[in-house]
This record gives sequence, C-alpha cells and structure tokens, in this order.
Amino acid sequence: MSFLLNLFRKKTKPVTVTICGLDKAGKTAIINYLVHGEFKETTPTMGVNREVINFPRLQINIFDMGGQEDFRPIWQEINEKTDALIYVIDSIDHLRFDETKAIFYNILDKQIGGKIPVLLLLNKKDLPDRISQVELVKNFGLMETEHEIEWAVFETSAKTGDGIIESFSWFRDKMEER
Ligand code: G3D
Ligand code: MG
Repeated sequence: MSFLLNLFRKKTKPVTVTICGLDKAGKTAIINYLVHGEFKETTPTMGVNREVINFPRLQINIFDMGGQEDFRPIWQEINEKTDALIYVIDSIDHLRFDETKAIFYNILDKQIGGKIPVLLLLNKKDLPDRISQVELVKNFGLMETEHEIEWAVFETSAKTGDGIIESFSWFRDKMEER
C-alpha cells in the first residue's frame, strides 16, 4: 500500500514480527519494556511466547523466541512467515559475538525472504565495555550484505529504556509503509 493511502487507512493493520538472538541477549526484557513501559525481571523463555503491541492503526504480534540452542529449530517455521525481524545482540557478550553473527546470517540465508525490515538492537547499553554500533556494522558486514533487507542498528537498554522508543519508531514507520 502506498504511503499516502496508509495515512488515510482507518482499519488497524496486523503484522507479525519475530524477535531472535542468543539466549540472555535481552529479547524478553525489551518486549516487557515495550508492553509495560518499565524494566521487569525475566525468566528464560521456553519455546515461543506471543505478545501483542498496539499502536494507532498498527497491531504488532511479536513472537518472542527462546534463544537457547534447543529452541532454535522452532525459529525457522515462524521466521518463514514473518513480516519483519528484530535481532537482539548482547553488547557485552564479546565471547559469543561470532556465534550471534553466524546465527543472524543463518536466519537471513535460510529463514526469511524478500525486502523485509530488520531491526538490530545492540542491547545492554547501560553496561560498560560494550561492542560499539560501528563495530557491529563492520563485523556483521551490514554495508556489504547482498540480502535485500532494510536494516537499522540501535543501541538499547531494557533496564533504563534508553533507545527503545527511538528504535521502535523506526520500526513502526517501516511497518506502516508496507
Ligand atoms: P532473552 O529473552 O534474550 O533470553 P532476557 O534475555 O530478556 O531474559 O534477559 C537476560 C538477562 O539480561 C536478564 O538478567 C535481564 O535482566 C538482563 N538484561 C536484559 N536487558 C538488559 C539491559 O539492557 N541491561 C542490563 N544491564 N541487563 C539486561 P538475569 O540476571 O535475570 O539473567
Ligand atoms: Mg527470553
């Protein structure tokens, strides 16, 4: 639908979004912050949880995927049908940085198709000794990627809420344009 038609759309548009990334990256904490407007303690996500976030004229159905290795095969089926992807990276997890990159590209190569919005969140911005946004873009080779995705990277903290509104504003705009 064109941008102008979207402006005048009265009905709420439902979209499906998946949130992926390694366990402990902060996926559930980010969703909690969006739903409740504050940080809430989390427990490890078992399998998949669905949350609904309502914006004016846009309903985002988010599938929060358990990040542990056992649950990753479930991602495939849900990612194949998703309208957009949110990928969360723990910015202080230097040890698993290569692993999260490999998993990200596995999703792009095998699980999603087309020109979908991909929001990368470099989370735990409130902590010291972080991987920077520049480092992430460089190491993930985002500038050179041959995938047709529309991507953006934001630094977030699900503890303080820093960066969450900004990143989801970008995301909501992309979803409304579709
Ligand atoms: P996941 O859903 O990606 O597996 P969770 O990750 O949302 O369950 O978060 C994993 C741990 O990281 C949790 O701590 C959570 O409180 C913490 N966390 C998530 N986001 C942030 C953040 O932005 N900053 C900080 N400092 N911590 C964060 P526990 O101790 O329960 O394992
Ligand atoms: Mg979780």
